[in-house]
Amino acid sequence: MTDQAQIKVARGSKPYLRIATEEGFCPPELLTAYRKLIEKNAVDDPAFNTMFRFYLDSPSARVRQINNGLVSVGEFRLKQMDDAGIDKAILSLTSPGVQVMEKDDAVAFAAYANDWLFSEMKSAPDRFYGLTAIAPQDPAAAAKEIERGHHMGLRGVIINSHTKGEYLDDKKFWDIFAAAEALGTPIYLHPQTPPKDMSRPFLERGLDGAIFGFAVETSLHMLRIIIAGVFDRFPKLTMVIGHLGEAIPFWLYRLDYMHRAGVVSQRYESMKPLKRTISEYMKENVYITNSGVAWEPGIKFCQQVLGVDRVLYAMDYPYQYEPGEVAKLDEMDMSDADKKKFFQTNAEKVFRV
Ligand code: 1DF
Ligand code: MN
Repeated sequence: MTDQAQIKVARGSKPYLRIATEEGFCPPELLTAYRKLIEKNAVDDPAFNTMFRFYLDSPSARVRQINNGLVSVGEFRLKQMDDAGIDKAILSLTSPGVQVMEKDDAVAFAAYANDWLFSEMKSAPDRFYGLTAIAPQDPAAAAKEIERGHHMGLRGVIINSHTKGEYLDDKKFWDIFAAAEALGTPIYLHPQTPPKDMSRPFLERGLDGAIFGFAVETSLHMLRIIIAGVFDRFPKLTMVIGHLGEAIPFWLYRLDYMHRAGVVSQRYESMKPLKRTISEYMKENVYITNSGVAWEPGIKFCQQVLGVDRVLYAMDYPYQYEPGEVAKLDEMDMSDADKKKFFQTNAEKVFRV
């Protein structure tokens, strides 16, 4: 948790670039906004309140590293990227972004965050790339912001999973998918803590965050999107999920079997026939990254199940800054060609780097 941070990895030491694709940032004002929301008790979300009471005030070295990293799209971050051998980073507004805010505040802050990112990225335009933050609270405004971000040169859209307990499979959000599909820009569905109705049993044992609750919440969200028929309606839409697909690859056999069983027996009004199987959408519309999972067997399993073209490298900076993990991934027993896809060319293709 820090021993590894002593390890350094040189850029240019391998026949591939290292492009990290799920790297968090925020303008300092986001943390100020969260402090105000918590002080006013304005967010009806116990997991959010618990998490940011911790992140805003903990004196721990880990939290200091995270907060310094989040607000830097410049020198501090570049130094850490250099020390970990990271050539390029795709930056996204940290979770939960604006998705806990009231609608108008959320729309305004998303635009502010995109402008801030765009301006800060100029410190190293060949190292930094970014995703467009949006406020799903206002789907029409979100669709417009996706276009604005795209025309600014941002390379995709970041959505930090649920918005006040609502999920994107609800048709009221589909303007967001329409905009992303029309522009050919990917949507990264990043985790968030489980919403109010779901969080109690996670919080009781400290399992709400990146340790587990994130993956449960985000895999659920991805499956809701698939099962609602979003990719039948938007067949060219591309989405990206982290943490080795939030465990969905491991579940695919069972998901396909039980989805088919549910459809054939007409068990649910909400589970209608789809054009393809869940695995097929995962192979044709979804890319995954290994954010936070520097684990050779898991990465290879996902490559085997989804294809080597669909698994991308991510560090999950600043939450998991471990240069030693990069060194370990360099040493995976994998062909140079596949390693280059993993670290470099898949990201170049998906995010137009
Ligand atoms: C954590 C990790 C928190 C990630 C995050 O958002 C987050 C954490 C507040 O470890 O508590 O985005 N992450 O992306 O790994
Ligand atoms: Mn992350």
